[in-house]
Amino acid sequence: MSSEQARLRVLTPRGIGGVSVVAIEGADRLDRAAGLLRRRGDDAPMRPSARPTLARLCVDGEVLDEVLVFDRPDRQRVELHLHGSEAVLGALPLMPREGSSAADRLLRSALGDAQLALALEQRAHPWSEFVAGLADAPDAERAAAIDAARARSRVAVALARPCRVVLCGAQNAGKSTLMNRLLFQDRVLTGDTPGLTRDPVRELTVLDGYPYDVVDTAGEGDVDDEIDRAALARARALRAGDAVRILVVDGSHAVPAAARALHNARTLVVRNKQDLGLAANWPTEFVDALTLSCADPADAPSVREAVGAALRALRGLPPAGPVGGSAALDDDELAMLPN
Ligand SMILES: Nc1nc2c(ncn2[C@@H]2O[C@H](COP(=O)(O)OP(=O)(O)O)[C@@H](O)[C@H]2O)c(=O)[nH]1
Ligand SMILES: [Mg+2]
Repeated sequence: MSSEQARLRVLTPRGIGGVSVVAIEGADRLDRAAGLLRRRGDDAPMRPSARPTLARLCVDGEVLDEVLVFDRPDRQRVELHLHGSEAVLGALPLMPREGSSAADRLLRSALGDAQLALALEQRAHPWSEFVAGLADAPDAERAAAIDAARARSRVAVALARPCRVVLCGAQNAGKSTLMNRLLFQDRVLTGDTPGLTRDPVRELTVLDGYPYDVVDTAGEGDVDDEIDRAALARARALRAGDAVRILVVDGSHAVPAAARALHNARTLVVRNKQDLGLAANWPTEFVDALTLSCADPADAPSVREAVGAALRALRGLPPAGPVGGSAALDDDELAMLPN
């Protein structure tokens, strides 16, 4: 749809019928209206005036409806009063419905202050307008503007879309206990019985302003039945690819080889059970580990804060909030950027 066509706007609520009022807005509205309207009788193009007149509405050479039309110079718009059924409205080249942009959706579903502030910033600086404006910019400026927009968008998408973070590690390291602290509630069963957690448990939470889809999984360890084997296979599938991991290690014991094997560049290591005293021979590749104790529910705020800050550092993200200009909020919007 061209940007010119896209300036038709429905003023009335959409329903199953009745009369709808559609506006053609702007200084060139009379010419654009004449492109859509035919006089009754001789089918000549019709320029609306302030006097309400019946006309035929034609789209792509076909008569769609008989409409009442008049110009309202005070509001800089031509109004078309037509049948309100979707069969008619759906055939018109209308502007996207209000409330349908990614920023509008984020505004409705915001999980915290930072997402709300980002949604409001993006509503004030619509991405579609920014992308349309790039076409007129000189080449050099355009390339720089696109680079800056990509950088802002990386942060905006991270703020708008929850990042999966998979808790992994040996059985009994404290994964489920950490999950409960991150969620501020006893969501998952914890205890000394190895293999207690089987089905992955997922919950949304906001840490340091960024949304996360936290998944607790079965721990690595001895498995002696089919169910445990299936639970481990699901855990492995969830952390496959480039998912962010939190590798929970019982810091009061020597680190098992199976835990060391779970470490990669997207892993935050949590050295847990600090309260029990820390064992020697901490692996050198775990130098950036976060040392914690999760046993006490009263520690939840400080645990959340520490884990949130460490995840943000691992992902190379700035403090959560507005990103300083137009930004894409999802993959569809990102795809609108020229290469
Ligand atoms: N002392 C102490 N015990 C902990 C801590 N974190 C977890 N635990 C205990 O370790 C045991 C195993 O915890 P759980 O979260 O079920 O381990 P998971 O198998 O990794 O999910 C439970 O008895 C927890 O209460 C901690 O920081 N300090
Ligand atoms: Mg568990």
